[in-house]
Amino acid sequence: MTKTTVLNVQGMTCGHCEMSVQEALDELDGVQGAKADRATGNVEVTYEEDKVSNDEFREAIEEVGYTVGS
Ligand code: 9UX
Repeated sequence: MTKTTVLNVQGMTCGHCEMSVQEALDELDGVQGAKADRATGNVEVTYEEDKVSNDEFREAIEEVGYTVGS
């Protein structure tokens, strides 16, 4: 089943930052789309819940240099 969640990500200060985070998430199997907003820090992720989960989102985002809040 498809789900949408919103993560709060610290450290995105420009458009390239948004793209980096979006691409890191898009690369994960099961992610259908990601939209980052540097103004709020919110990253909306649409994904297949049986394929991928929050831990992987966090890992992928931290790997490209940003911090995920709670
Ligand atoms: Mo430009 Mo966004 O260095 O970090 S990619 S501000």
